[in-house]
Amino acid sequence: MLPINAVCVLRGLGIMGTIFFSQARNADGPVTVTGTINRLPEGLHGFHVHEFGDYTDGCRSAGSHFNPFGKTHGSPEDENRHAGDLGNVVANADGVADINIDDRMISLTGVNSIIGRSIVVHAKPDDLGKGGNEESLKTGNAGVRLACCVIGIAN
Ligand SMILES: [Cu+2]
Ligand SMILES: [Zn+2]
Repeated sequence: MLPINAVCVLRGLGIMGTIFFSQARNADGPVTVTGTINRLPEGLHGFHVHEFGDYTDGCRSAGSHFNPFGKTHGSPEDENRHAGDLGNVVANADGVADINIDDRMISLTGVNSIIGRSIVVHAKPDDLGKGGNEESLKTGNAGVRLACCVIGIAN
């Protein structure tokens, strides 16, 4: 059976990127997230699935990190994490971040599908819940939202 494929086209503050998602249709296997983001400031940037695919007020209306299981913020490797916690992407000196993530907490099917929700790329590194303050367990202190996109069914 063909996999389920989704795509998200990032635009914001000069940033451009395309993120692809793929998951086998007949298994609860991982979602593979690939793609490239261009024109990011060099370094780490928090990279999350946020709960709403709603940009009526820009990336702000994308809501909080997607968290269907009522967990606190963490790293992709943690058991206790928001489903949307995909960690950081790393931009090189040319501003290019190549993305290649396999994640078992997000899905493209079922009631907790991420299709119709959004990807947000942040200004600062995600401290992965280890920042030692209250905000770290909510947002990872990743700062403002540089760019966002709605995850849609791919052509
Ligand atoms: Cu975020
Ligand atoms: Zn989170």
